[in-house]
Amino acid sequence: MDYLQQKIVVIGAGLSGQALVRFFCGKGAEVTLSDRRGQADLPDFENLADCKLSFDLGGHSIELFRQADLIAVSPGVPLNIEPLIEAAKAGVKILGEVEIAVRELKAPMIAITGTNGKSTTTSLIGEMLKGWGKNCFVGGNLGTPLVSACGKGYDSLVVELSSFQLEALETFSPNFALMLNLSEDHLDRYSDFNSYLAAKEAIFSNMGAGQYAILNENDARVRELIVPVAIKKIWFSAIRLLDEGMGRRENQLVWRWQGNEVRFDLEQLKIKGEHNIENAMAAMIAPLVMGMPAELAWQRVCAFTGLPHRMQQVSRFKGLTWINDSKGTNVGSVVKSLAGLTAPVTLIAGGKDKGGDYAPLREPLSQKVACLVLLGEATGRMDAALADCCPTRHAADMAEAVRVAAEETTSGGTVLLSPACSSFDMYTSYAARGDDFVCRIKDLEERE
Ligand code: UMA
Ligand code: ADP
Repeated sequence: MDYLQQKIVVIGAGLSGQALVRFFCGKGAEVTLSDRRGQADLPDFENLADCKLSFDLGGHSIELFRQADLIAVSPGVPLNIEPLIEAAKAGVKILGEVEIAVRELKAPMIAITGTNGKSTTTSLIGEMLKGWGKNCFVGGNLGTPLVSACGKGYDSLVVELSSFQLEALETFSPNFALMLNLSEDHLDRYSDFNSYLAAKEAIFSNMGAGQYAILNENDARVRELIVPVAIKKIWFSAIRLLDEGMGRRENQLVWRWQGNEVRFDLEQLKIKGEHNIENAMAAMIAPLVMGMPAELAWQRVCAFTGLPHRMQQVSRFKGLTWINDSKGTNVGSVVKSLAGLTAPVTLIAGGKDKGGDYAPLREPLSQKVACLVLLGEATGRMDAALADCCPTRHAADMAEAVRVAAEETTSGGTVLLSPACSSFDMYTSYAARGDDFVCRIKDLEERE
């Protein structure tokens, strides 16, 4: 694409915005970086010192937006804010960061979405392709903006995509699209669950013949998705054998494809829990279809020990098992995390409420949770929805939550941080929240 001397507004000065600035400046565009936050609340942009750019900070200037040739939007910026609505009315083109990137990137792409398991599955596929000698990009919502892959000569792209990143697309059309599962999330951004599902479904919009949708047969909402008929569907099922695709018989995965059958022994898998079996199944399919030797593929999957902040055992303080699952940022993921544990569990939850329904937690809380410790902005809503399921305590911060958990959990029990909420009420990221949890356990350990 030719962006020379084009007036480009990049909105959002986070990771995506900074990568977009670098990309457009490299193309000789006239770039303005716009953020609702003021200079004092933003980094110094020293990393962009070699880029010629202007700033529009402390709010978005509607006039600037109206006069742009193109507005490039960071994923965390909703498309329905007034300046973007006004710019659209004025006929200005508005594209998401992912769309900008795919207009440049020609390497085959495996795109991973769904409500939970995206980062784990993306990392698994990345590990497999690297082990097969590919020079692959592994990123997207996982942490490295896709646009930063442009011009780097990758031979394949493994990209985690959130629903936000699936908005403002026009030509995006991956070779493989994985839909892992669908449950409520991000209802603080979408008007209802259907709008969230529609954003996810957009992954298939421009795909067609010769491309593949990799789909979870055990998820009713995934089965109901509208996938264009020309796309080849490949299913996976963690509960039955399939005539074609990735099925399961007891402790073996069974891959049936083009008349051949290969079996994989689940006992070798290091990442634990039923949900991780699904992630491993989903991850295997695209590399196998691409021709990766089956034995090597399974070897790479089994070498993977998991990502930090996902069901990570971080301490044995006081004879308890302390688990950091700070990435458990929605109700569906906490249900899965609790399913893999035995009672008694003390659950530390709460954070920035996303407007969803906490009711699916009621049964697992009643069965496994001896104490629920709530913190953050969501405390009131979670308390109202869940407090009659198990004894509940409130904590002002993570230090208090950890102290209360240490008091309330009986010997041999588990303390699980799995918040069912995002972290942005108290932290800059889920990782900062998980690190704080670990730090507070250490503090208490040292004091006692
Ligand atoms: N901003 C505005 N105007 C607005 C809203 C926000 O200017 O109306 C500004 C904020 O002040 C801030 C900037 O936008 O300065 C932040 O942009 P961003 O939220 O898009 O954050 P990035 O740093 O660019 O990170 C994004 C993803 N963040 C979100 O989708 C919220 C990161 O996913 C991703 O790793 C990164 O791009 C690289 O691709 C994080 C995330 O929380 C991990 N994702 C959600 C999730 O996993 O649940 C979807
Ligand atoms: P995402 O990137 O979609 O947030 P992660 O791989 O980071 O997913 O996992 C986040 C949390 O979601 C994990 O800690 C676990 O509790 C839960 N989880 C992971 N995989 C699945 C899955 N396939 N189905 C449901 N929940 C899952």
